[in-house]
Amino acid sequence: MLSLTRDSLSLRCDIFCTVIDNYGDLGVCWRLARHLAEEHAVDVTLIVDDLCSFQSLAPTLNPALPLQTLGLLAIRHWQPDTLLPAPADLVIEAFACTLPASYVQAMQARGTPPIWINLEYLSAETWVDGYHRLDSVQPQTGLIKTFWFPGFSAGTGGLLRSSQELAAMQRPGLPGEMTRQVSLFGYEQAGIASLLDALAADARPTVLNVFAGRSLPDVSRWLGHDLAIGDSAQHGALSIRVLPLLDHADYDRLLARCDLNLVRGEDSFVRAQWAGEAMLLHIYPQDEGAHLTKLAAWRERVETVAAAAGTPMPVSWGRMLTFWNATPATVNAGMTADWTQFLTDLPDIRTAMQSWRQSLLAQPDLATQL
Ligand code: TRH
Repeated sequence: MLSLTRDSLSLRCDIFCTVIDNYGDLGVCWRLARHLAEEHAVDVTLIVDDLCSFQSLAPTLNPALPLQTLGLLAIRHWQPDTLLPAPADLVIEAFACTLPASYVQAMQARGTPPIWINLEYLSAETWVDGYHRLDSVQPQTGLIKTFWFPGFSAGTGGLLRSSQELAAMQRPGLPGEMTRQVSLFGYEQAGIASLLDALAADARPTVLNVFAGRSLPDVSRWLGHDLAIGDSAQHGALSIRVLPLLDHADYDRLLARCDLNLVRGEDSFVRAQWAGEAMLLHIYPQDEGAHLTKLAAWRERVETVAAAAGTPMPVSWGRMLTFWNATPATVNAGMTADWTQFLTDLPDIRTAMQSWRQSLLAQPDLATQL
């Protein structure tokens, strides 16, 4: 699009983000903002409606300030009465969050209208290729809004990846150390007791790194007592450590040194794929099971690529992916879970995930494509 140095001629970008629930929308916007600023010298302002949630991911942020810097970024608190400066050259409306009317009017009044991107949610479904980069002329202003779909194929907007982050995600040492490391960042999970049972009974010791939040009550229930940040507990071969939310860089490093990453949503899902270790996704649940169609599309892509690379994905992975995303009713009705086979297959699952990761690296990343 434009390649400028970081001075008065720098491309300016405003990213608008509302926090609905969880951390994903913010996580994606913050990461994209950093990639544009750090790797493409873009002058980025991230405009966010909930700085308290942002502070959970970036502890140095002060939620009381209307405008502040965070690394190379300007962070602006988006409130109903926020007076925004002149629109940037590139305007990113994340996840259809709806730009302020006054800002859209100012976009229209600009000599050259900004490039207006609506950043969509990530999906592995094939229809995404046909919708990525479609323009929509706004009837009231004549401005053009372009739909940007992240994705896994050449016809999509790509995935968030930066060379600096990837370099920091090298696994220290080789897999197969005596103690297995697992990270757990998920939603409420009916199937978790069976996994914890299997890890506790396993011949190989495991450290489960669980984050405070939606997964923790299930782990506490299984253990029989409450756990809080900083606590640890032991049950058979299983050690449990309760972690606070780490910053993006430390979370990446944790993913890179775990033998199994249990992730969720959109951003941690992508990070685990860059880690290239064995992983299961707890997909963000949607109405009418739409998420299960997305899950199946991703699974099919991974299995197809792994098979073509001569590193077939073990059958146990697909089985446990289904189990991990089953409804509580199905799990409680006795859906079987063969975690023992899955744990045995972890090295081969890792090899298949490495093939998948390699195939994704051939795709330009999202910020570069933008
Ligand atoms: O928090 P999420 O469940 O977000 C979800 C999804 O993005 C979903 O698609 C969206 O529709 C919904 O929110 C509203 O999961 P996700 O996407 O993985 O986001 C978590 C963010 O938190 C991500 O940026 C990684 C970050 N994180 C840390 O920075 N440190 C940590 O220790 C952990 C566990 C996560």
